[in-house]
Amino acid sequence: MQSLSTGTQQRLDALRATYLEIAGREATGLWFGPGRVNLIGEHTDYNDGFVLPFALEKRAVVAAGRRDDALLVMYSLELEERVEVALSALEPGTGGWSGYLAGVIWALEASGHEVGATTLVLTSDVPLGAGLSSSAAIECAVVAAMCDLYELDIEPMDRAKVARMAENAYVGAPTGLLDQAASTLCQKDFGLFLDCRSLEGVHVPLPMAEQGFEMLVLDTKTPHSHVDGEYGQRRASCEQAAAILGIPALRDVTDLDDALAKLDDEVMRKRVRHVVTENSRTLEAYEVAREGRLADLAPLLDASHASMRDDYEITVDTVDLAVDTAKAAGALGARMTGGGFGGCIIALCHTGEGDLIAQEIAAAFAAAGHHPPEWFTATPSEGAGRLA
Ligand code: GAF
Repeated sequence: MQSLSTGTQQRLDALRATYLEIAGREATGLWFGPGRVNLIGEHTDYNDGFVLPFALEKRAVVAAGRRDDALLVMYSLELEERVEVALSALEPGTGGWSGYLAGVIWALEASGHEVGATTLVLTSDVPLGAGLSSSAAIECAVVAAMCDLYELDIEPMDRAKVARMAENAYVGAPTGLLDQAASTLCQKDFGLFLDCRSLEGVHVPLPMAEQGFEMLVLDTKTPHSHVDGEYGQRRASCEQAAAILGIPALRDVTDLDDALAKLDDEVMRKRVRHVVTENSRTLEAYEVAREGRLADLAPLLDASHASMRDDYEITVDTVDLAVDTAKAAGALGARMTGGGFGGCIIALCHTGEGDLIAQEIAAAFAAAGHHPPEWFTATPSEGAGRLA
């Protein structure tokens, strides 16, 4: 069980009260799935590469309980919207917020797990479409709830896979495993170094406060979406390059220059260069973190951003402005985090400086006529589970 701040407690009280109204009985419990930031390792997961995320204190929370009929009843506290569907009528391809909940029930059934009629009432403070995994947070909260409600013995990595199946096959977003693995497996005060091929994960300490650092997360408020074509195009380009190179995935490139020489298409060469160098940076970041040299993450964050901007071409003006301004204002290192085309940046700052740096970015945004950004400092937090 968790201790809760007052603000959170009010939100959870509202969640319970709404559940009671909708289901006509108390919720059996509350389950949560956190959002995440990816410290480094962007667009490497679907290339069988390496990632290093940590979970956020911002979470999706579901109040859940079994029902006596054959329905899945879902309600969003923020949207004040109810969706209900017969369990027998769950159909992949159903969009909208409820797809992230219904998709999990569908994925559990499709993976051979027996689940029944359920009420799920959702609240979330993970910013939507900001690259902080708001969808995985929901999916992983629902997986945790269903496992407890229906006594399903599913180990953590398999829970993440079920959540990813909901995202890929039900919602229709062709993502990798990064977000769901982070939301399920992360631990408080640790990052998760994950080999996306072997699925071996190592929890690596991130004692930022102890070393005099904090991690600013700034939402540029430029929304992104994975159901869009750009993410799928990047993925397809990587798969084509691997096929031309005759390797299972870009993870298997051992000699970058040699690989680049075998590819005719300049755009494809740039995509490959990003993935291969990002994998190296992520491995290096893991070593740096393991050795407790957190300041040495900074140049890796900077190089990662440059690679996403110039080679993978997934940053946008607001994101680049935020990163450049953060650096000019004193951040040690900064990069976009998440799928790209908007969303959040992270900036490694000296303790107490994150807010000032964010204010400088806000001023630069105002001067450029951009929507005001929002920000917070992130603490590595724990993965999905039961809240109450
Ligand atoms: C999104 C996807 F969901 C992840 O699987 C990952 O590919 C990420 O973009 C980019 O690193 O968050």
